[in-house]
Amino acid sequence: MTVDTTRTTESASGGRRPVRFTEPALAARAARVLRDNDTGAVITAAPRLYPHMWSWDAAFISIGLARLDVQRAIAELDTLFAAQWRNGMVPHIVFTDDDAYFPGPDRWGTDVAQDGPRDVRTSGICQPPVHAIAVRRVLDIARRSGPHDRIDAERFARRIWPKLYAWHRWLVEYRTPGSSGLIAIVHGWESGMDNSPRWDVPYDAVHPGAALPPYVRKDVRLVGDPAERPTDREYDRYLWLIEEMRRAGYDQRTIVENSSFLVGDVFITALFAVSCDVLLELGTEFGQEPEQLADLADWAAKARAAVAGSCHSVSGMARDRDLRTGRWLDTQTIAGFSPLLCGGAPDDVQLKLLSLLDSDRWAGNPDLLAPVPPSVSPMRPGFNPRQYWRGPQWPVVVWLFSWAFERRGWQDRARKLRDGGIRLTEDGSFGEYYEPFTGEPLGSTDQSWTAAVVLDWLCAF
Ligand code: 2M8
Repeated sequence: MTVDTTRTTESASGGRRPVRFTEPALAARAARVLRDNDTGAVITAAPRLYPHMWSWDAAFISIGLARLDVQRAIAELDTLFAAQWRNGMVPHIVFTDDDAYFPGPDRWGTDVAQDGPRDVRTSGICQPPVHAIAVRRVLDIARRSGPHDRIDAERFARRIWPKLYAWHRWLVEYRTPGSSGLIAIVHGWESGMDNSPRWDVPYDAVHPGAALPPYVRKDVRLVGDPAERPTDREYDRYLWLIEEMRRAGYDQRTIVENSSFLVGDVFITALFAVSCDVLLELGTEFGQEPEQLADLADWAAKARAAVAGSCHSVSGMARDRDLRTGRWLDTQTIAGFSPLLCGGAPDDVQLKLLSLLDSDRWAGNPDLLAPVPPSVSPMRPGFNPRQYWRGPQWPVVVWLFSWAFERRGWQDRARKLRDGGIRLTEDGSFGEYYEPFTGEPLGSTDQSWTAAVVLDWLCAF
């Protein structure tokens, strides 16, 4: 589909799905959102709530951008990787000059870090490693779009490859403590699923000290209903972990050894496995060093084995692991389906997961507006259809599963998720997340990554 970026229909009002856009009109509106959120230097994650560049948002945004302008997509990923730390970490936020978000650069105080970038201000943690997936997608789109785009995207892929490799190596060197093989996070924000019930037990063991500097939240003033956001109790813990890291000078070894939160994240581990596969394919095509290619094959195999090893013997669902207590975390969240992203689980486990995904506990629940999996099972006690990562559907997560299913050759399943994702978002508000039964957009509207993945779905090959 060619996207007509000049033609947008009336703006979508918030609230309860007043309109259904046709696919061309929806694509035009998605393009408009990306253009409007462009500061000239970066595409912000959302206009008011998130006025900076977020790491995994930028990856998805570049995929949507490539459908409009390959050069702009390349520039977005270049900007993110220009903020890569010297040790290889890709930071979770690259700050713009806007001060409407808390915690901002002063609160993070990453200038104390030895390894931070010199010219930009960033946060001091990371987010899921989906960047190789984005580079591959941008390249594939560019190759279909014409010889100039193809040449530029190939140059770009060659240029960014060593940076992607360094980022993956950082995750292996610093973030695979212990024997589970799972990639560890030191803050729930690193998972991207900030207040998911996945982290409730580990956060209970985080005790904010009296030394936690006072703060005022800004996020709760920027959404329709503050109850859709994490609680103040959760924020105290988020801020306390930052305080611990700042005091450790953002030294990774010290943080992994001492921080009050250290959890093996099965979703990140699955994404890492498949991202290593993609990076290996790119590296093979572009003639990268054989030793580095061998590393990637080894890391992918180990990550895949760790994901398979986490699966519950009865339900088959993959589990995170609290690395401070050595306990598995049994929560019925979307992360339980991680083996479907990367493969590697035994056939019987995979079949179990697929039928669970289709069941009324998940995407087959007859009350859902769109048959795509919510962030938490609607049957789970504590499921909250309106609160952030505790129940709503997230188009960007649906995109990840549809992309992975397509890659695994499950075209029908990929198509079903794509159609469900469009059904969810066809009101044109590009919500950050959606109430699963009514389809009401929640959190921010005009969220860039939602617009980007919808654009990619609408323009699919
Ligand atoms: C949300 O996280 C930020 C903190 O990083 C926040 O709530 O302030 C998450 O949904 C995260 O996954 C996302 O990358 C970010 C920006 O969209 O917002």
